[in-house]
Amino acid sequence: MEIEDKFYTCEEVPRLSFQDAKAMQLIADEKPVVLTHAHICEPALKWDLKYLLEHIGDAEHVVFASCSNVFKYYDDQKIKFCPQFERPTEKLAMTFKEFYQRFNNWKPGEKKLYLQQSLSSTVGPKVAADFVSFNWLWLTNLQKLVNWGALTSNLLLIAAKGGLTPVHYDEQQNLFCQLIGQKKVTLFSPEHHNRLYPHPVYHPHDRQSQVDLSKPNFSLYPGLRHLHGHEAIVGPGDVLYIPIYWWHQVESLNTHPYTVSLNFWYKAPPADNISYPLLPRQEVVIMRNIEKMIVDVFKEPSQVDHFFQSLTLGRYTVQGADVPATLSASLMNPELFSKEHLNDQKREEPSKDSDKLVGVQARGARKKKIVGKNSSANVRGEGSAHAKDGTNSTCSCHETSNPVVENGSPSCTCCSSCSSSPSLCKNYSHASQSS
Ligand SMILES: O=C(O)CCC(=O)C(=O)O
Repeated sequence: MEIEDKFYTCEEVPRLSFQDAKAMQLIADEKPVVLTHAHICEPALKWDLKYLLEHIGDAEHVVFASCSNVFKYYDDQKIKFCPQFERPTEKLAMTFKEFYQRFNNWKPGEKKLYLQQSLSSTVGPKVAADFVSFNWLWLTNLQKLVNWGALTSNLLLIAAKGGLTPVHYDEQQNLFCQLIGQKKVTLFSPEHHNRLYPHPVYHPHDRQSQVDLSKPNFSLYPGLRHLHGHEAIVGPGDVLYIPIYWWHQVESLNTHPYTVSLNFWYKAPPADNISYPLLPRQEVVIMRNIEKMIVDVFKEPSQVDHFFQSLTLGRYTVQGADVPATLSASLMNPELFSKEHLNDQKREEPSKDSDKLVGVQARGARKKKIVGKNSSANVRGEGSAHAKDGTNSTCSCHETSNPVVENGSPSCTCCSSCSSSPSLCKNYSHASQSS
C-alpha cells in the first residue's frame, strides 16, 4: 500500500507470518519484511525497565546523551581525520541502575538518553536464561537457508518516545525484534544510495546520510526528489528484517513512554561467484573499498576529493575525451558540459535523464549513472580545468591546480563547494546540518 504524507513515495513493508514461504523468499531476495508471530525472542517481551533493572546485572552500559531527540551515530576512531568534528551526542558508560534513575526521572531541559548495549555474558542469570530460550532452532535454520554468516551481536536498544536514529545503513543483515512500545522504521534500498548522500567513509559519520529527512534540502541534495521508501511500524513481537546495506531510519513512537528493541546482526553471506550486472549493494561495497584505499594511500582525507576529480575530469566528463564509443550519447551531450550550462545549473537538480538512471541495472545504463554523478559534480561548478578568465590559477589554501573562480579570486573545490558538499569542506562542522 502507498503511504502518502511524505516528500518521497513510500510503500508499506509487507507483514507476513514467519511460516509464510513468501516471507522466506523476501529474506532470500534481501527485501524487508515484518515477520509476525515469529516467537523468536518471546521471553524478552517482558524486558521492561523494571525487569531489566532487577535482572540485567551490574556491568556498565553504553548510553548516548543528546540535547535533542536525534541520536546520530559516529565512529570515535575516525574523529582524528576530522578535527573540527563535533560529537552530536555524548557517549556515556553507566550501570543499568544509573541509567534507570536518569531515564525515569528525566526532566525538560535535561539531555535525552538512549541505551545501546550489546548483550554480553555480564547479564544476570534470569536474562541469560531468557536469552538461551530464544527460538535458536528457527534462527539457525534461517541463517543456513539464506546463507548468512555468523551472528555477531545482539544490540539492546532502550529509547524514550520520540527518540530518532537518523537514516544510515549497516554492513550486516539485521533481524530487528521489537519488544516494548512501537517504532516507525523507514527503509530505502541500496539503489537509492547516491540519493541519500552518504558521508565519506573516513568521516566519523561514515554510513550515515548527510540528509535530514525531516528538512529535505532539494537544492543541496537534488536526488532526494527521486527517493522511494518502505515503511514499517513495528510493535511488541514483530520482527523486521532489515537487509544489509539498506538505509534505515528508526523513530520511537509516542504510543508508549519508551521503547525496547533487540537486534540480531549477522555477517553478510560469503562473497561467492560474482555475476553481472552487479547488485546495487555490491556497487556500494566497491565504492567503499576504493574510497578506503585512496584514504589509506594519501593518509589525508582532504586529498580524496581532489584525487577523484583528477581521475575523472577530462577523461570521462569532457566532450571529445578518448572514451569508448559505447558510452552513452548523453555523456557526450555537449549541452551538459557547456560553460553556460554549468553556470546556469549551479547546484540545481541534475537533468531527469541522468538522475533517473541511478540504480538501473543494465550495463549501458550504469555508464549513464556515472554521468549522473559527474554531471552533478559539474553543475556545481566544480572542476573546471581553467579559471573562467582562461588563466590557470592555484588556490592558495588547497594548492589545487583545478580551481573555480568565485568573486574574481580562485579557490579550490574544497573551499568553494562547502555548501554543496559540506562533508568535504574543512569547515564541515559549520556547514553541516544538525539532524
Ligand atoms: O532502533 C534504533 O534506534 C536503531 C536500530 C538500528 O539502526 C539497527 O538495528 O540497525
